[in-house]
Amino acid sequence: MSRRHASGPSRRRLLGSGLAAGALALGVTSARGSAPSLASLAKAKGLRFGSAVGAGPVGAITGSFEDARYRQLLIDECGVLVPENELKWYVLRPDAKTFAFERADRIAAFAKAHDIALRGHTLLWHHPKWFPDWLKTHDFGTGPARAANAQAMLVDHITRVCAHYPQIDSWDVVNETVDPKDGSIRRTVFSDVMGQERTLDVAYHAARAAAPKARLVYNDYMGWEAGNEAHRTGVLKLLEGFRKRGAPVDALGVQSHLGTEDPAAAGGLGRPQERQWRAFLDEATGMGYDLLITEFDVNDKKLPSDLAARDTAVASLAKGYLDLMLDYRQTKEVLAWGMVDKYSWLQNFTPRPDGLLLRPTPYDDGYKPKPLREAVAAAFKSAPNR
Ligand code: 9MR
Repeated sequence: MSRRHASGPSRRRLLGSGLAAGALALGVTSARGSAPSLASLAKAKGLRFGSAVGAGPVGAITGSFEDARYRQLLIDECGVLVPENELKWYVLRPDAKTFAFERADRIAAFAKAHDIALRGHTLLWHHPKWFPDWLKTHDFGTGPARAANAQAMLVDHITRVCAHYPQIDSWDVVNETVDPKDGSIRRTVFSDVMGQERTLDVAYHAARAAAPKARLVYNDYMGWEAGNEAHRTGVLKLLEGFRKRGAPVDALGVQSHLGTEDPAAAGGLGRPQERQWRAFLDEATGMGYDLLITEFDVNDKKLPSDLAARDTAVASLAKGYLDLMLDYRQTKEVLAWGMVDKYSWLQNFTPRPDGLLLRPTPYDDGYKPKPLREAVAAAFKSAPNR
């Protein structure tokens, strides 16, 4: 998929070497020193590596994208970026008529200027919680026009957003629509009017029509830990349905927010059920789906305070996981859900009881690479070609 990075010295590389020369003259090096970038290590194996970046939640002033050092780190390390929140309906669609592209535009322009590819997240987060309020109560009319009106709004949204970002070559079309409790498909105002399967299929057909060359992904957070069984089964059922009905879905996005399980588990970071996990991946790839790691991070909330011990445990869990995932030649992209700890969504979502910051990303808050960064690099180095 990394067409842009597939051949010849890219403009980015030329730009990059120019930057490097400039940096040397100033006596500055990139945060990773002289080590090869994660993007280049991934690319050598036919993968691409990148990260989420956020222009800040709506209403807040800062996000990682506002930080020049963060942007430089993205240039140094990433072959692909994904806007963390800026393409979600609740950001893009203040009302039924308006498209507020400004936030995502800034990230898209940055990616383009540095010849970094762009992923899209997400055209339909099919979960009522993440619909904008106006949409939850939108009046689609009555009678036969009702379903047609709902479909028209969904198709119009997808068509216009894809057309606005032709550089996006990989789209999380539908996100998190399987309920982890019982594997059922979530209900929203769209599915209540149009039907569940039809809603999801319409989204993929609209995306294929509007972005014919893009990889179309179903993205979800089912994981390898105990307790995910119903979620995994539900996702496989969904993927099977897509195939049966001919919905154009190319890949499964495995979010990969690791390490959230019971502290009593081995090492305090999850209790991977590797055999079941491989069976799950075998089923998905057996149906012809590619795999993407779309939102990689490691939650260290349940580990002891000591930083070095935490970093080592996080890196070790990550290396085992990435080795397993990259063993599948179908795994094509790896995206970190943030590159620097302080900007991680987990700081707010699951703060540590000792008040210390979590350390879920490859770089610490001094922009120093951590053992997690080395684990990712090592996994790329030992991964088979694809
Ligand atoms: O990291 C994102 C955080 O900033 C947002 O507040 C939150 C709600 O929009 O979404 C987070 O990203 C989620 C992603 O969109 C889908 N998978 C789970 C991610 C972490 O919650």
